[in-house]
Amino acid sequence: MTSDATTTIPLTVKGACPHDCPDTCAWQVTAQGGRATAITASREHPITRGTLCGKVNHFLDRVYTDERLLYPLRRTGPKGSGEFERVTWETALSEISQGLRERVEQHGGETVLPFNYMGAQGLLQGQVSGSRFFRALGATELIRSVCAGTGSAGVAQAIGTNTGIMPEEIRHARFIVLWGTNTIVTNVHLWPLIREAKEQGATVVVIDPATTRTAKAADWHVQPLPGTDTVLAMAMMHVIMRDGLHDADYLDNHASGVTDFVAALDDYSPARAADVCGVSAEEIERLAHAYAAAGPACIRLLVGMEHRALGAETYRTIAYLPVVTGAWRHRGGGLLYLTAGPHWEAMNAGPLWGDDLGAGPVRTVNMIQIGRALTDAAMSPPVTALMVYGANPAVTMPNQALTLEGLARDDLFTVVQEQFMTDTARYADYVLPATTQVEHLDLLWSWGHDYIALNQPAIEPVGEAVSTTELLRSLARAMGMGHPALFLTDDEMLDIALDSDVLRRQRITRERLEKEGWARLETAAGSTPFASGGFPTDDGRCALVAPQPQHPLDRTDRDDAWPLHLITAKGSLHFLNSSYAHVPWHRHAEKDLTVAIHPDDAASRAIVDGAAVEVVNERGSVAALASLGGVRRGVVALPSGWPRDSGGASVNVLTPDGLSDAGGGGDFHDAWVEVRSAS
Ligand SMILES: Nc1nc2c(c(=O)[nH]1)N[C@H]1C(S)=C(S)[C@@H](COP(=O)(O)OP(=O)(O)OC[C@H]3O[C@@H](n4cnc5c(=O)[nH]c(N)nc54)[C@H](O)[C@@H]3O)O[C@H]1N2
Ligand SMILES: Nc1nc2c(c(=O)[nH]1)N[C@H]1C(S)=C(S)[C@@H](COP(=O)(O)OP(=O)(O)OC[C@H]3O[C@@H](n4cnc5c(=O)[nH]c(N)nc54)[C@H](O)[C@@H]3O)O[C@H]1N2
Ligand code: SF4
Ligand SMILES: [Mo]
Repeated sequence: MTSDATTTIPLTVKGACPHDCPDTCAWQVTAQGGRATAITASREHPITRGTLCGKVNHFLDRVYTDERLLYPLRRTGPKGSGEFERVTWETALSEISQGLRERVEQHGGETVLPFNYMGAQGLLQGQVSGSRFFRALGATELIRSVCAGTGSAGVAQAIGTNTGIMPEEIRHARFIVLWGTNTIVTNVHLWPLIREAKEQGATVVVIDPATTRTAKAADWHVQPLPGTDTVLAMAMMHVIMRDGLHDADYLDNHASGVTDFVAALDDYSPARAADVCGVSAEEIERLAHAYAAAGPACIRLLVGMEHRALGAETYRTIAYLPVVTGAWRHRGGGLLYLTAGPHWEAMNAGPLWGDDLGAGPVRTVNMIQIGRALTDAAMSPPVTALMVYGANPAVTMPNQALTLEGLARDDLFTVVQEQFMTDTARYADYVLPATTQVEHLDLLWSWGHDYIALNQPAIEPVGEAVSTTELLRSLARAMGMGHPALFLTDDEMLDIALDSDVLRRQRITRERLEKEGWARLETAAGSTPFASGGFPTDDGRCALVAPQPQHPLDRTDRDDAWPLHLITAKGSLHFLNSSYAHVPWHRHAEKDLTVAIHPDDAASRAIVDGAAVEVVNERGSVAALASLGGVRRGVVALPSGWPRDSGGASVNVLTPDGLSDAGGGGDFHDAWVEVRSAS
């Protein structure tokens, strides 16, 4: 039930945050007279614990801001100009279906490229919303790997899965390594659990080239050069083996390749690693000893380190540490990484993907290389139709100039469904208004904890917005497509998703979720998943494989013109990737785009704090204000997610669009730049 204009009695429904964030908070929304009036965090949810975050506390501003798109729009000016006119839904659907049909008739279904990511993370509105429609059309399939693909592949190479322990277990750890993750900014609700561990005596170490808010709050900040973590992890294991701090019995029973691996560790003395990583040999020794000796040790990995050419190798190597020390034996020990596994095992999502709807295998395009796909003249068939929903590739994908070149093609038919006029939407032929989380039904899985949640709509769609599922049903109808699976209602989809033995066994039903909002998924492995039973690899063992001998910074093909290593991590408290950049007070709160630069690097370029600078490389240039400090020498950092503001460029103009070594992720953190005074 939703509140409509005739209802005067306040209605409160349970829901959950839609964002691409590990915390997947539970909330309740109050509505009266058809308008949402309050949104509050669930107090009972064991991760949310009564707080949302700086991005979402004012979610209703996002719903009701004047910047919101409320009607279908048709382009009137050149692509990118943002000039549109309002049209009716009837006109939009008829012209879009005709546009798609013409192109499919001429080139075949693969000429259509759907581009969707986690703008809405939920199963119904995000993950499976378009898959049946695009499969039935025979469209090109998008490889959606920009986030966590590489790290997952690396960790799974080691232990057969990307699921380690669950976040609440971190309370039991006595040594916590936040390795390349900025918890206080990106994973807000993990921090109180870490604080609880600290109150019990845990030491918190952050390993990050940047002095993040999290690094400042930690007991110990280890600051390696970017891209050198593999060498750092190997050197730690060198010390651990050399000094007999390993768990020989655990290695005997749970690992393979031990002898060769131990021999390879010889090359990773702390002295050599110090040269590569820019961390002293003494600090590496101290870190290795503390990690191996200090009770249950938990390494928290997330996404920040993976966006590199050898990102998977880094995650794989780090995942060996708790195997070598046997940290997995202890409650709170091991790795805390992604938690999506138990959710996908529990939900009956299979039928919703519509694997049986297509005529057979179709070609794929990796989302990271959307610019290449849209500009590659040799591609057959060419991409002539693009439909973007739940993503803003003009800002968030690397090699922005190439993406924009593709989006600007006059012969590309582009439809964008959005809540806001994003940089991507500016290039669309048609922009269609999307509902927000308080206006649609969804089932929320989580990559940061093991609580599944139901999001119930509190109000009717604002303006003429429609949910993504509704849009694709309408489009299927307008195109005369006939398969019944294309017309499943949201309610039917939800019932299918919840129709699973795993959920039934755990008594997680729709009725329960409607009443309680969320439920914990029991994971078979419990709190010490790999204490004794083996890993989910082919032989139950973790195969130890030494990294390739040449480390990434040995590269000789780098251009000296770009001496500074550029990190473009999240960093903005009030944005979620590029989301919220269109909500005035969020933008106001973020003030200006700043580039962090070490005072020595600034001084040698005669750059003072607050100066207007250009961050430049062979791909383009970004205007920013210099902020002295916050990174180690040789490194600069710009926050990702900032929009182009019609005409300018944002950080991804500087980033490369190569792929990482496994898992389909990108190498966009392997960027090199110069910083110059703007005057
Ligand atoms: N406020 C806010 N929260 C968010 C998001 C947001 O945009 N804003 N985005 C959400 C999403 S989609 C994701 S995936 C998560 C990501 O969550 P995180 O993985 O925590 O975030 P990142 O900012 O991508 O990267 C974390 C850190 O990795 C460091 N790093 C980069 N390269 C290296 C390296 O080579 N070695 C080491 N040791 N560290 C390195 C960066 O300096 C950065 O501080 O955050 C989510 N939460
Ligand atoms: N340089 C650099 N680039 C990066 C990163 C980085 O750290 N550095 N991080 C990468 C990572 S980890 C990620 S996850 C990606 C994120 O890349 P994107 O998924 O493109 O992220 P957002 O900018 O949040 O775009 C989501 C869009 O979906 C819209 N949206 C929200 N809900 C709905 C809905 O229900 N329906 C529809 N139709 N639209 C909706 C929002 O308004 C928003 O514009 O960026 C990646 N890009
Ligand atoms: S963005 Fe993350 S921390 Fe903020 S409310 Fe949503 S799930 Fe919670
Ligand atoms: Mo992400």
